[in-house]
Amino acid sequence: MTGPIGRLGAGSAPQPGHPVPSAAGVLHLGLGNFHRAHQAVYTAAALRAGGDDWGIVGVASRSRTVVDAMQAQDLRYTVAEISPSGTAITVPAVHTDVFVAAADPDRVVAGLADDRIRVVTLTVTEHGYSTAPSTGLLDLADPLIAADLRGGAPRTTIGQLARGLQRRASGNGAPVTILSCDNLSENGARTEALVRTFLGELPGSEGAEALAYLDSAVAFPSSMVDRIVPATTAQLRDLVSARLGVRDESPVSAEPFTMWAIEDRFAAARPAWEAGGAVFTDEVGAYEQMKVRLLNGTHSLIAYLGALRGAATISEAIAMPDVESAARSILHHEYEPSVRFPAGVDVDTYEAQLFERWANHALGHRTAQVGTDGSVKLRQRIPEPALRSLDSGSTPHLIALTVAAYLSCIAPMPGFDPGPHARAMVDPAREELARLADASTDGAQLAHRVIAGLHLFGQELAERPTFIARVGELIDTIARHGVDAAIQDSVAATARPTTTTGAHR
Ligand code: CS2
Repeated sequence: MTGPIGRLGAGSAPQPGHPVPSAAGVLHLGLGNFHRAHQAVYTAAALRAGGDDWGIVGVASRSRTVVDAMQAQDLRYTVAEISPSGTAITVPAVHTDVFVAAADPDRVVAGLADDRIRVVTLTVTEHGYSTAPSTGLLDLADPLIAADLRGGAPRTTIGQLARGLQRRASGNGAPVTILSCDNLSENGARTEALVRTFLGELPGSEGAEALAYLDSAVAFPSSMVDRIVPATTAQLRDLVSARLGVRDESPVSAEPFTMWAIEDRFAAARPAWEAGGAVFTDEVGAYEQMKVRLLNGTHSLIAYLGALRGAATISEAIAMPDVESAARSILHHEYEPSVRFPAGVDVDTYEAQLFERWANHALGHRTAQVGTDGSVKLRQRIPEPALRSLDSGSTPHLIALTVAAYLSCIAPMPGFDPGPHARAMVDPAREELARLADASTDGAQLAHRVIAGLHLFGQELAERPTFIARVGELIDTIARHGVDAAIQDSVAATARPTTTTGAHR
C-alpha cells in the first residue's frame, strides 16, 4: 500500500444495499465479532426486506476496542467472507449506536427499559451467564452476582437483564423478547431461569413486580446460532483496507456457512430475519443439540489435540490424519448416537460439511481461540453424551480424550510442556486447575480432583469412576508418551467390541 488512506465511514463505505436504520428496535449485549458477522448480517437482510426501525444498539461488555473503532467509522465495519476460493466483502451498516456497558452501566438498564426496544439479543459467551459449573444454576457465590444483587449499577449480564426488566416493569413496559444467541442448550429457558433466580433472590418482595411482568409480557425463545468467526488480525485489516481503498480498523472475517434456527415465540414484533435465511422452527432443541455436540464438541477435541501437536489453526489440526480420525470417531461413536436430528437434516451431509468447514485454511481460525474458556464450554458440550455412552455400557474414550487433552493444555502435569498454542488459551479456571495439577502425582489424581472434587463437568459425571479413571490414564499417556499415543489408544479402544459389564460405571 502506498501513502496514507482515509478511514472507513458513511461517506467512504460502499452503499449498504438496504435502508440505513432510522431507529433501533434491538438492544444487543455482546458487541463482539460473532454478533457482527452473524446477527448483524441477518438484520441487514431484514432491513432490505422492509422495516427501517430495526436498527441495533450494540453494547460491548468491557472492551473499548470495537466501540472506539466503530464510533470513528460512523458505526460502519466490514464483513469479509473468506473461503479458499476467495473473499467477498460487505458493509452491513445496521447499528444506530454502540457503547461499553462497564463505562455506562445505567445506559444498559435504561436501554432495556425503553419501550422502543422490542428485542434484546445476547452473545455474551458461555462464560457470560454466571452459572456455577457444578449445578449449571446461577452462581450466587460469584462476587459480581452478589454485588449486583446488593444494588448499584449491575455489571453481570444476568444482573443487567434483571435490573432492566425491573425498571421496564415499573413503568408498565411494553412486551419484550430476550433472545440468547450463545452455544448453550435450551439457551432461552436457561436465560429465563437465571433472570428469575436473580429476581427471586432480591430482598423482600423487591423482585415481585418484575416476576409478574415476566409472566405476562416477556418471552425467552431459544435459538441455535452457527458461523465460524475468527478473531480479527492485522492481516485481515490490511486485506480489507486494500479491497475497500479506505482503512477499516475493525473488520470481521467469517466462513461462508451460516445458520440460525429460532423458536418462533416472540412477545412482540421482531425483524424479518428469515429474509437472511434464518429458520423459525419448533425444533430448536434438536438444532442446538446437533450443533453444540457435533460441531462444538468435536471442535474442542480438534483444538486441544491440535494445540498439543503444535497446530496453530483448526485447519492445520484437522489436516493431521490422526486428529481427523479422532474427530470422525467421536462424531460417529459418541456424539451422533446422543443427538435427535431435526427433520430434514441429513446427518451425512451435515458431517461432510463440518469437515469442509474445519478445513477452510484461508480462515486462520486458531486452536487457541477454540480452546479458550474450556472450563465453561465443555460443560455444555460433553456431560450428556458421555453419560449416555456410559449408560449404554461403553466408555466414551474420545470424550475422555477431549477432557484429558484440555487438562493437559490448561493444567499440565509437572514437567509436561503443552506448547505455545496451549499456553495462549485463556480460561477462568486456569489458576485453580494449575494448582490442582501441581499438587497431583499422576493423571488419576488430577482427573479425580477436577471431575469428582470440583464437579467441573457437573454432578453426574462426578460420580462415574470409569470415566474419571479413563481421563486420568489418558493424561498420563499424553505426558509420558505424547498426544499421538493417546489418540491411537483412544481410537483403537473405540473400535474394539465393548467389554464393560455395567458395574461401577
Ligand atoms: C467454537 C465456536 O470457540 C469455540 O468454542 O467451537 O465458537 C464455533 O466456532 C461456533 O460456535 C461456530 O458456530
